[in-house]
Amino acid sequence: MAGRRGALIVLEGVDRAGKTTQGRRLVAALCAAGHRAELLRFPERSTEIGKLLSSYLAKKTELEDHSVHLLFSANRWEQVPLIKAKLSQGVTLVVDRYAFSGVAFTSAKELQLVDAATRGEFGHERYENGTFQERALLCFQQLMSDKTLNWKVVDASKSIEDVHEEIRALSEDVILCAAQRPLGELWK
Ligand code: 2DT
Ligand code: MG
Repeated sequence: MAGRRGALIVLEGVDRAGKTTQGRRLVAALCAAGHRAELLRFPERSTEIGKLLSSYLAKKTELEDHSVHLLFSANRWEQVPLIKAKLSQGVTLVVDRYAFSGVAFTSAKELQLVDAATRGEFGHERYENGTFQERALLCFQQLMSDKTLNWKVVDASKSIEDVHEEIRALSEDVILCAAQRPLGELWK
């Protein structure tokens, strides 16, 4: 169909849920099915702001919490012209984390929970520990109570193949729906 817009498909979840793996597979499957689809990720570490965030996440620099929150936000804003252009050209964007991670991870810093034993096996970046991830998960669950945002919950404990198939089928539906609706304001 000429002139139809692409869908914005955001993959959110705690670390190691498989977002990056699934994002890549989804884009490959959508392209193979004849869609135009591309992958984006946040933070986008290649920009100047992204480099500051990358260094902060690697614990090489310290930044004040409010300012780091705004840098994550700015890192999305700097991609908005590209996002809008791609969507209106009919390209579906699969996004590995978006503003919901921004809310969940900043809120998780403020939650006063009893520290659980660390589970190990996380990476070495800031936030990569079990206690912090549990807090972020609680925040994601709160965000999902906003039904206007069209959340779909996928059980990431299934096999890569099963999770992929579920996300692919959901995405096909979303692409069809998006084509019938004008581009709204982005939640960033
Ligand atoms: P990965 O590159 O492994 O996904 O880790 N984060 C991300 C925030 O705190 N705020 C944000 O707005 C975004 C997009 C989540 C990136 C880490 O950065 C956190 C994990
Ligand atoms: Mg990570």
